[in-house]
Amino acid sequence: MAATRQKLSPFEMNLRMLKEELSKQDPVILSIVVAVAVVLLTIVIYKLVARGKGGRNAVLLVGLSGSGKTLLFSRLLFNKGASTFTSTKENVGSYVTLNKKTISVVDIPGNVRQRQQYLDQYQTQARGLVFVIDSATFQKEVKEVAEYLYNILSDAIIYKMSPKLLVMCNKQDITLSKSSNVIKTQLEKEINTVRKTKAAALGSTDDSSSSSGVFLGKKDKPFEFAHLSKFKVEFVECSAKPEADEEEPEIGPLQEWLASRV
Ligand SMILES: Nc1nc2c(ncn2[C@@H]2O[C@H](COP(=O)(O)OP(=O)(O)OP(=O)(O)O)[C@@H](O)[C@H]2O)c(=O)[nH]1
Ligand SMILES: [Mg+2]
Repeated sequence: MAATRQKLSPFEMNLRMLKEELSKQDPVILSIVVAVAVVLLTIVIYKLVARGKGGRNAVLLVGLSGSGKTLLFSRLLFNKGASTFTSTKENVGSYVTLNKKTISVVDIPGNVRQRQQYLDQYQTQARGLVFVIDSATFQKEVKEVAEYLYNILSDAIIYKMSPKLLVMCNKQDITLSKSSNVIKTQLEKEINTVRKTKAAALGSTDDSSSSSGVFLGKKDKPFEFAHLSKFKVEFVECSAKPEADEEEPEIGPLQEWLASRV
């Protein structure tokens, strides 16, 4: 027996000792083994989940046409303000965040005929969504803005993946632009109306208020962003164009969000 033990590696020795102890059914040893197994399993699951998230490495810029997505994209990636035209295709680029993570940023055209096609193409890669709003024209576009945001959030795939959401109230350099607080409150009211309209259109008395079966917010309460348990929503104000008397545009909140939240 001693001769065989000498040939065994330390690992095999330990394993053999463990087997012997287990065969004695010592409760202390048993509980240690169970604890170690649980810890190992947790590490494996954590790594698998982290790897899954690693596959989702994009932040999508979405919002109505003219809200400023392409200008933001160009500020963020090239640090300059190119003149932009209504986009007909997406822009994709690599961006290094303030804390040195590399993510991919996708600028999705806002025009109604194309945006769904590009959303379908990129949504499974989305770790974050930046919903850009033109704060100067918000008042007259509120219905359209609310409907687009509602459609994005109630999309079954996006809802399941629950990316982080930043609502950027852009064009704050324009004098009569609405503040993020006003925009948030009005959007909540309008999304509440969209939610009711969709439920009525479906004629459903069941739980869902959208064709995807996703219900946004709490059933018995008016819609509030704070009720969205699946999405972490933040509102910020910014300006992709510098104010007349300033050199730099104000996109700091976006850069910080990309570094610390995504
Ligand atoms: N004053 C001001 N103008 C801005 C700001 N951001 C964008 N713009 C202007 O708004 C117009 C539309 O901006 P784009 O970036 O092309 O808008 P977009 O969201 O990409 O629009 P689509 O490509 O049609 O979806 C351009 O003339 C921009 O220069 C801003 O913060 N302030
Ligand atoms: Mg564009």
